[in-house]
Amino acid sequence: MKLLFANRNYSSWSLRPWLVLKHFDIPFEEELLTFHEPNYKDVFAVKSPTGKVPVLVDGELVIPETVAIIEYLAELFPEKGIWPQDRTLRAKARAASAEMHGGFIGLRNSAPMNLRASFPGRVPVDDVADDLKRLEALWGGMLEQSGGPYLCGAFSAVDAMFAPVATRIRTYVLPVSDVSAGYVEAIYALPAFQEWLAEAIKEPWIVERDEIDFIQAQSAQGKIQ
Ligand SMILES: N[C@@H](CCC(=O)N[C@@H](CS)C(=O)NCC(=O)O)C(=O)O
Repeated sequence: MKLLFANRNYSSWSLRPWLVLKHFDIPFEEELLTFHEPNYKDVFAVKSPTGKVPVLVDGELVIPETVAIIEYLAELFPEKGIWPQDRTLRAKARAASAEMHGGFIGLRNSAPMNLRASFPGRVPVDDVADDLKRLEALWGGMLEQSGGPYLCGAFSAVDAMFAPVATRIRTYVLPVSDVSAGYVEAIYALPAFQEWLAEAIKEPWIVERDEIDFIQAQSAQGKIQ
């Protein structure tokens, strides 16, 4: 089984299934498809049916799309507890994951994942206020119910889905409650996350279009909403 993924510093979707594979100790090979070169789309198009990563390749099977990859892994390894065992918790975890996949657009657009960076105060709080409010309610409710330190108690797929969000809170020092700050800490404390982070920090490549300066300049010109 092989996971194709992109630059660790920037590729938030890549991080999610990689964390699941690594944390749950599933053997896999890695293939890094870097997206800082001008022709990266040509390379991605050959390797990925969607032209995007992550992609999981298992024999003849090629799975693009993060959620489908995680579901496939959960089916292959039911004993690993990739989703919570408890059906109610599992339903909540899946709902939160689906909400993450389709939502939090303000946060995703205004505060791109950039693991090696620290930009306190660079993201106007108004741009992300609604998403932060929703995160507080969602994370707060799940952590209260489970007792933490992860959303459903032990680390599960829903935490992999939210890990890149946690990094945005840290990179841009976004204002959150102590409970949410504690959750961000828990994500950073995860050994699998630390491993990804250590590699991300070593990457030499700058992807201009994923840097906050570029994104804010585009936004000022009305090119990004
Ligand atoms: N819906 C996809 C999104 C994947 C995605 O947007 N991946 C980004 C990297 S984080 C990508 O491949 N971007 C390359 C491009 O859009 O040209 C998923 O859930 O896996």
